[in-house]
Amino acid sequence: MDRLLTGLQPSGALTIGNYAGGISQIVNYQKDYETFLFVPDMHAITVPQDPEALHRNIINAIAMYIACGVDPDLENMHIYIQSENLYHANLSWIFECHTPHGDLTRMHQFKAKSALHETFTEGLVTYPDLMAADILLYDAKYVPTGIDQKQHVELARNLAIRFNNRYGEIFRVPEPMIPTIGAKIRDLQNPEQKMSKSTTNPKASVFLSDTEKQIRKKIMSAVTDSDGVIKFDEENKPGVSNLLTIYSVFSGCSIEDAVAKFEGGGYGDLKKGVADAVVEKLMPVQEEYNKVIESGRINEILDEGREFSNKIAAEKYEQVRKAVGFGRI
Ligand code: AQP
Repeated sequence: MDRLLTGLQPSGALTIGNYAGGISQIVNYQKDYETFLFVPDMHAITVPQDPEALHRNIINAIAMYIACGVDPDLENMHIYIQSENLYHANLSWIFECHTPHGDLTRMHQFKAKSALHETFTEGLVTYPDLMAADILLYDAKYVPTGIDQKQHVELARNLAIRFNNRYGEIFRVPEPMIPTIGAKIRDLQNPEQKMSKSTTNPKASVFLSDTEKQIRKKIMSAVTDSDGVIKFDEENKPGVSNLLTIYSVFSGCSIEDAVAKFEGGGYGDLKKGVADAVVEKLMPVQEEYNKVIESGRINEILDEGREFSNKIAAEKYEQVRKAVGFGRI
């Protein structure tokens, strides 16, 4: 079975963007691939985190994956925490020593996140090397991701190719798996930007854990435009196109069907339709989430994932260690 691998940072509560770009793809393909699904807590600390909140977000993320439909009982499903596998950091260091600095500082995410702070950590610069290690340790064929992480997967591909050329065939060259609908869910208040879990605007992102009232309020106050026409045009009508996309992701219909359903009506009806679709999907997910938390199964799932991921990663790391000349012959 080919391998699928993805992770969602526990840098806050998960958003409907994280669902569209990451979780929903895992749920759709989990029976077809051996799946490595991890919580990248080491990535989260590239910007400051409160330790207590980080612990909580890690467990909440796992519970949310499962509540959204990830099946931890599948034999080919491995769920684990990045920091519980030391090979990720070890391989990341080796990659840092094989990546030109300029390749890291030209990443879109680095530019956007470093611009938000007066100073930034070296971890924010080298984040893509750690992400490359996350992927390449497991010979993943596909990396389900939103459009924002595509550039990082490309860096991992380039590293794998360069490494293989220099040291021999060690890594599988991965490919990003980008959904056709929902690869970039936009910020509800500033549709030029993508929706993010770490936003500081309380109306910008819908979280998977939001109450029905919060979801409706945020979607009803989404920024649109003034021409009053419902059509899908991401460049000229990003707000309206975003609402149509969210409707499509959460109702399961195509963008064309979403346009056909709402065209000719007002933006108020469109927003209400979108809010209904999101609420209808997320309310049962939240019930399931509470059950997962109460089940007390998360530790057992993570123990299994830690053991399995360490076994696979150890084998790959041993190949790399020898190839670069570390230690004794
Ligand atoms: N707005 C989005 N639309 C579609 N997909 C998205 N993803 C993130 N935002 C959107 C996808 O979700 C997965 C997990 O992302 P991540 O948590 O590893 O990091 P991120 O991309 O930096 O996500 P956030 O929500 O913006 O987190 P913060 O605010 O901490 O930076 C990835 O597949 C990502 O593409």
